[in-house]
Amino acid sequence: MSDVVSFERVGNIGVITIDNPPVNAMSFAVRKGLWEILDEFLADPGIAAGILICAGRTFIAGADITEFDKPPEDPWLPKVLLRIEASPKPVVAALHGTALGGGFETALACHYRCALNSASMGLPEVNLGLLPGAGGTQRLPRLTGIPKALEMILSGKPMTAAEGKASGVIDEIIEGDLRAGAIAAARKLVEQKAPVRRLSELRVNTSDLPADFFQQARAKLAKEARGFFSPLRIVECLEAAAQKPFPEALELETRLFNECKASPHSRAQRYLFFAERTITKIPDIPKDIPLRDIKQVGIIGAGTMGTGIAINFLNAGIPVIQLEMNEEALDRGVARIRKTYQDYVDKGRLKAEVLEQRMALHTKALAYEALAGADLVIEAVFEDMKVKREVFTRLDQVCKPGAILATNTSSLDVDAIAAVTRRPEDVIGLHFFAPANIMVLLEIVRGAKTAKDVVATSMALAKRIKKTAVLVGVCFGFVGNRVYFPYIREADLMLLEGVAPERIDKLAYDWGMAMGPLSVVDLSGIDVFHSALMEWKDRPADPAAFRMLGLLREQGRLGQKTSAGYFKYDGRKPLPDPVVADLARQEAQRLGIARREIGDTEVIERLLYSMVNEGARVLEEGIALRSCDIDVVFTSGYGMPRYRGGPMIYADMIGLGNVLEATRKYRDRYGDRYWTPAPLLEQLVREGRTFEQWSQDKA
Ligand code: 3H9
Repeated sequence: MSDVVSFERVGNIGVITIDNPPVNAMSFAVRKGLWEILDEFLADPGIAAGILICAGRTFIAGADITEFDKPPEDPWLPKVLLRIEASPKPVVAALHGTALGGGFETALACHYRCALNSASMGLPEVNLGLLPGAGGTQRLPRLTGIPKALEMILSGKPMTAAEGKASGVIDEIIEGDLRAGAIAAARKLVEQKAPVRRLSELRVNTSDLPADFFQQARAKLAKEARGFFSPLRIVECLEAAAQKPFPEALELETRLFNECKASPHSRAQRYLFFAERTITKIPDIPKDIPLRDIKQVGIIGAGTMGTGIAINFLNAGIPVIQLEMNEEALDRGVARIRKTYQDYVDKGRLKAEVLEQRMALHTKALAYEALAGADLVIEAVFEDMKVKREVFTRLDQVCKPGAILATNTSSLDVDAIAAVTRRPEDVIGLHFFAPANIMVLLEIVRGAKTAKDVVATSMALAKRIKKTAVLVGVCFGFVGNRVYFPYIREADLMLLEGVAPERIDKLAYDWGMAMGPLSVVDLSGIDVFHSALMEWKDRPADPAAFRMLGLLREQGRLGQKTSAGYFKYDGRKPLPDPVVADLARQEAQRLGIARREIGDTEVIERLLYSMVNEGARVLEEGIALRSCDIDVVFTSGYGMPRYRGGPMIYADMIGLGNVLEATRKYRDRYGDRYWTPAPLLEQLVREGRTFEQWSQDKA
């Protein structure tokens, strides 16, 4: 008898119920339970039809992702589904919540599907570096046609029950009780002697498919899914659906699914799925800690950052009071917010009335006193400790007790800012990334005295404004910038050693980064990056470090905004500039730096392993709670591709022994300044463990 699947007879209808909280994942236990109950269902002459339904909050949300790292256990899902489909007695799937991946594929293997109006369904395997591996690539196009199925599987986006009904995926929308509705539907099928409808026996309609459809699809993916492993294989499966008989195409699907599952890409993407859930858990803060109520947010500064931050709250329906020093700056800020929304309206992404509703939540203020009622105040003023401390002194005077006081600093010491107030427990860092209304990453900086409920409230608020929040500790640059600086440092140093800027950027891009490191600095501004560096008080006294950056700044080459930085620019297109190459040559000579041939492997190792080594220090110091926190920072805010998983899991997958060996090699060549292996890295290699294991053991 299964613990997770049960069988009940309601007249001549067999009710199969899956109850495997929290999301009814198709684990081995569920597959085994289903297999055994199918024996009973098929053998019982008193049963004419069945329904497949789930207890709890959702229909099956997919295969159990945790099982993909282990050897598969029979009966595997495609086999179970072939057996359901082969049943001579009709089976009705009853959908509520989110029928996803293997869950939706289970529904497609049933003969009829009914759903609550609130249900949705989709094949999100692509987000895990996989493809639907239980017949989804073959059964779905038999209902929706190839283009719609391909679009759904490549995007991973779910469809609503209403859309499902319109496209033939759902046969009936049930009002009221799902179980009763599904039983009634099954009874009707029996009464009408309706034939068992097996999707695998339907033909795929290819009559309207352009001859070059799959070629076009592949060409599009080369750009849109650069570096990802599964999308091209999804196209291959859909092509097989159009051209091959079902059993043959299903075999191909199984083979390609297994290839995807074994790929490092999928391993990394699956890791990120759990990482993004783990980062919401803070070990010393209870899940049920009472939160502070945030009904009104004050924002100081209406520059690009301040207005970007404001938009997040307005989008979530939270009123904002925005403070500036003078009316003109304030009006410019309001105009910027309105223009952002207007652009959405012009592109058809926002209704004009919604624009007005959001603007109505925004209030202008010129005096600190206006912030007296705010539940949270975020300062987004100039990145200067003196200015920030002045702001917090004023906030301490005007804000109500219990208000959360947040600084949007990207690197400064939050404790030093909190120290000017009489309530350091209410002070926290909320480090938004520019453009703040677009970037999803938010570093939440916990000060030495920050109260637990202030941390928990900030994490919950981040979810409300749709940010990916990572909790970090106080140090220069927190997690993101601190670990990113060595990457930029190595790129800059390699210029002096004779590597061309365009080669560095191309290698990083080909590795998967959204942009090369030097293009990123040119985009954010050489001056901006330089002034952030200047705030790093204990940076190594090395005349070569960030030297090219400093020289370019002195020459007024500030990046894209001056059409010249590490590159020269034709519009936004970076072009190699011989002036930069000459400058690097002269400066190397002046500093006595040897120019030499540097191979592609070394370029990548120096860019990435320098980050890994710094990441290890960040872990040792407790600045990040776990290695997955660092990885989420880099995949959600620094353009690292999801199929690499982040710097720390990348190192785990390469093998920490290899990383350590290379780190020692660079230490031998360049000295101890940057390449002394972090003690944690050495320790883990000694113990034969990974950053991931270390993090799990610590939790
Ligand atoms: C697949 O199906 C392959 C097949 O095609 C072929 C097979 C041969 N497995 O997200 P939440 C956990 S691939 C294991 O916080 P929500 C999750 O980690 C799969 N665990 O809730 C969390 O654990 P914890 C295709 C899973 O309400 C807890 O459940 N399917 C799975 O915000 C609650 O999750 C997908 O990709 C799973 N499949 O969102 C769907 N799903 O509490 C993946 C969840 O310990 N799932 N968990 O942190 C989701 O998208 C969301 O979880 C869902 C609920 C929308 C369902």
